[in-house]
Amino acid sequence: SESGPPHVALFPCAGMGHLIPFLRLATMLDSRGCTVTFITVHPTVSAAESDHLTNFFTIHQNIKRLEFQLIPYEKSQFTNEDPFFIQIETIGNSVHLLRPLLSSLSPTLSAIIADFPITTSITQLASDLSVPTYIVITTSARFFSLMSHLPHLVNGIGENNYIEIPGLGQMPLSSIPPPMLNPNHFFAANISSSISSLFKVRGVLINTFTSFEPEAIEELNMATHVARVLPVGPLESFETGDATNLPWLDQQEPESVLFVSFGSRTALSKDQIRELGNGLVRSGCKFLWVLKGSKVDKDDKEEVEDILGETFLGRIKNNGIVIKGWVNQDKILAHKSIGGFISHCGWNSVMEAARLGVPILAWPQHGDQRVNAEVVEKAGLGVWVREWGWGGAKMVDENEIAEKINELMLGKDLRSRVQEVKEKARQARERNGTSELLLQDLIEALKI
Ligand code: BUP
Repeated sequence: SESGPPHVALFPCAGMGHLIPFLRLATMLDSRGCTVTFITVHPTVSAAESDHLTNFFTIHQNIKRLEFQLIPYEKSQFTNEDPFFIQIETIGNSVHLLRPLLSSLSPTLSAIIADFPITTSITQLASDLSVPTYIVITTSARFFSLMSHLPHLVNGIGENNYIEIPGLGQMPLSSIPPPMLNPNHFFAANISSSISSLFKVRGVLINTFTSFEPEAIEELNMATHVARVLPVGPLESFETGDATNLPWLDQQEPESVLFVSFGSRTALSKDQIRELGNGLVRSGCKFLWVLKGSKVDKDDKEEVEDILGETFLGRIKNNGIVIKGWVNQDKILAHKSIGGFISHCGWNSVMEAARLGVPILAWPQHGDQRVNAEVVEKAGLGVWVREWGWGGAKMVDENEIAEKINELMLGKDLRSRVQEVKEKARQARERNGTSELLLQDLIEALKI
């Protein structure tokens, strides 16, 4: 509308790693005066997604939920087995049904702000509705930059074991997820398609900040093949309503506890879980470990005892706790007793660690995570043992794990560099900080 506040529709695709940053953006836009409609698909892939949505809309009543029923699909329709990829395709096949729902919204929409993997179908829909589109990148600027070059990458590999990205220098081939180099794979095809639709969008919001990834952001700003990038991170946390009550954590010394989590969609192999458990005990360090037994939580039926065994649990004693199921990671990382984080380097986790000043021991598993680990290392937020490879490629034994944990928890230099990262993250979000100014510019642009 012309005089009132801007009205934006937010549309994440699939998985908690996408939902959480969109919920954060929703509350940030709401608290800065926008009217926000949040599109939620039904059914969701994971139980965590539907549970979070229910809680979220109970607490944040200003934000309007627009429920969108997906067209049911046959598994045999899809070449890929990954439930998150299937969901992205299903959204693409159903998106035309959104048109009447969005065109009847009042006040009329100022913009659609959608997730990168659904760029192609959303830009089509938005052009039918004559509404501008913005795209959200939930990974690092460095990985986004890599994706933006994908259509030319496959040809440029040749004999080398690295690729050259303008402005970013050499990137080892071993950091590129193998499915990305296979043009027939859904992952690669989806990225290529999304990148080639980007010329239709007004801007690209990234959950990062300029001083954290200066080279990648500069290279993206100079590139002519992507729309303007807006590093607006780290996104702020929002009220979830769940009281994380961890008396054990409250009793520990400041910065003495290692938090261990591989994100919402990675389950380590049973053997690697055993080595990790033994490594944690061997390190002598206190730990809080969030354990996952399968990729999608709805299939995760085993208890902690089933996976780790009573004997192992007996060895932990008062040195650690193992939790199965969802925890409020943001609140845990903010806890004074937490002093380190073994992370798969999902990008949300990286941004949370930067905002809260927690040193990372990077153990990337798949997808964008090795490229993200490069960023973590370079920015001074953590350490990364490259030789550990992709998840499942090699068995990392308990001795190596224990050794690296001790380096992380006892290293003083790293700890002070991480405090600098935290301070820069805070500055980016201040009233005149780089990220905050870009967000204000965006809101102003939406008023026109
Ligand atoms: Br698991 C877990 N509690 O128990 P990432 C995750 N989170 O709050 P992923 C919890 O989910 P992608 C839990 O704080 C972060 O905001 C965590 O996103 C939160 O990794 C989010 O770190 C997870 O990006 O997503 O889940 O692997 O594959 O999209 O990177």
